[in-house]
Amino acid sequence: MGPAAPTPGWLTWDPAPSRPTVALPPGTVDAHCHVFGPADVFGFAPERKYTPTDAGREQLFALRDHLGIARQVIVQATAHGADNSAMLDAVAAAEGRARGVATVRPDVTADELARLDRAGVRGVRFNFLKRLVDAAPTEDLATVAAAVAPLGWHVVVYLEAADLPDLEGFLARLPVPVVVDHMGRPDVTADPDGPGFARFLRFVDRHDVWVKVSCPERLSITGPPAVDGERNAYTDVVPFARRVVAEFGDRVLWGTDWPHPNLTGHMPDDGLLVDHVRHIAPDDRARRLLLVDNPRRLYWPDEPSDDPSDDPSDDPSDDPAETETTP
Ligand code: 0GY
Repeated sequence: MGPAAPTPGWLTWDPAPSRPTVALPPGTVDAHCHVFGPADVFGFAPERKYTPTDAGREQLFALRDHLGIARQVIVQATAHGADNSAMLDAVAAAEGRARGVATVRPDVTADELARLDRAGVRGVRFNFLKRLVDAAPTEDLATVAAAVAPLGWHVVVYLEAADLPDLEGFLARLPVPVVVDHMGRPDVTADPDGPGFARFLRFVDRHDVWVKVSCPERLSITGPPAVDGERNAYTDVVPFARRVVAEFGDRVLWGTDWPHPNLTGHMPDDGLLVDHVRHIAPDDRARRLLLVDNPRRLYWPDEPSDDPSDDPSDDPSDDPAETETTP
């Protein structure tokens, strides 16, 4: 029997995205993307809640190059459970141009974590979305966080805004930085200056919390979607993302979320998603922190300190040495 068929109704990734028009800073990092399979090589987890279409490493790297992105952070997705093989294979094949975020069980050994660290993993993911995973006991997650702390890793957390009140005490006590996927999935029909989002911003402000201002396509209710050349997409999400970037400019990350699992309404054009960054990080300095400096601090912290991006007052656009990777 061959691999299982993809979940019905589930859109597949755009095979021919447009080329971004925004001038990405050299060294731009896509800090949230996934690999799926291919299923005949890297089978999906029996406990998964959905079956994705294949989205292998070659396709991920082709997207990176097409979009003018320098590096990627490949985040373990739930369809692969705690078998990190597909992600690790992609990170290895990227030859330093990717890092990984893994899923591990509480009984993971120090030797296994050391192996993952050597392979390029820099974090573990805790997923709290009930439609994606069966809840793991927080004691188990605390055990994992304590085990990865000596490696200097962080925890990537995927949660719904409605679950933050229950989880924030637990997250605040973790001995590692916390990176929140997709802005903690705010209700974008609410006021970005209202109490719901204020609670999230307060949580970020008070703790060692970083935020991915990613996935407008998943959060948006009114769109318009980033398809058919739409360069003013997801206007309902923009005020939320802008506020996070404005208030926590040195703790924000961005990512494509390719291959966009579980979308049924529309599949975004990844080139337009890159261009969307213009709306959420309106000036060069904010964009450079978001796309280059911040992910480098989390994922490539040992890079030589003479990297010009260490000086945020330095404008990359007038440094000829930096133009080589400009798309
Ligand atoms: C994302 C979002 C989703 C899926 C997963 O691990 C996953 O399966 O994260 C989602 O369905 O919202 O980050 O890719």
